Amino acid sequence: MTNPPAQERRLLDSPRVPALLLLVGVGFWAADFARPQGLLAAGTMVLDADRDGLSDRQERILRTNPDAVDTDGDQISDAEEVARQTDPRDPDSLPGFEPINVGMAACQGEGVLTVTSTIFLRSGNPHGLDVRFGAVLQGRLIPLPTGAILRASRIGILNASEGLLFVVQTPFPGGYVRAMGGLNLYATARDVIGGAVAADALNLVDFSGVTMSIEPVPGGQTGGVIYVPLTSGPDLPVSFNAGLVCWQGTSEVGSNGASSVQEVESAGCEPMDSSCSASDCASSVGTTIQILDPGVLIGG
Ligand SMILES: [Ca+2]
Ligand SMILES: [Ca+2]
Repeated sequence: MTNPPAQERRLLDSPRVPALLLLVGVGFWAADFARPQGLLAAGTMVLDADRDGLSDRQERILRTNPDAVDTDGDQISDAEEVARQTDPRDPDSLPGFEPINVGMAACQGEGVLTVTSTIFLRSGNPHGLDVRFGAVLQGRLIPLPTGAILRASRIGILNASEGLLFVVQTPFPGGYVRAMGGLNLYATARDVIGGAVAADALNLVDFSGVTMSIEPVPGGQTGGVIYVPLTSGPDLPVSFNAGLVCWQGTSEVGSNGASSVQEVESAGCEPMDSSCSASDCASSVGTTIQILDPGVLIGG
């Protein structure tokens, strides 16, 4: 994991400063996108060939087909599978009967970190939906201003296999994760009428200037994580090799407020259709990572 330069680190030592940076950043983007030309610019930048709510760039990171609404052919769109936290590439991975669910994904390009929050609402009544966003800094949950987030975002409302699907794409300045060393974002969604709640979290770190998402290892094994780069192909440094992913063996060594602190005990590139930098991956051994369990956000 790369630490920010000494000067930035001193600045960020104050627990209040990172939260302030984040809020100022969101405000900047909110102001930018509130202008009509900002909306036009955003519209031309975000390519979504199959119009399923996930950008082509995001689909490359999710390894779904950007030209097919339903990559695995199970009659549930890729975006709905992200929201309902099933595998959009496995037709045997099917959702349950939950009234509401939320799933987050992210991608980075052209200096922008785009966070996509997808919300599934079985009732299909948008007036009954309450969505909140936040970040975790130094273990503390910091709610972000919902109005500013939504004004800064591109919002899509799509039909789901049952009910409705909301897709909120929020741009953040791409340097945040590097400046802070790591950033955990979360979203919660509540069905106001039925009372059900759901949450998801994104755990982001920086590897030599590449923003990575820390994700569970495939297959639901415990005691490890994978690092998925949020850029792909030629946007990655030459040290990254395709067909591999940084696979880390971790053990929990404590907690920091809402986050679990885990020490990386082993790390290496393993076969998977992602990308891995062998030297960066190996250098993560001995570092600690902080992972937010979305369950704590909803008392689960
Ligand atoms: Ca798409
Ligand atoms: Ca599907």
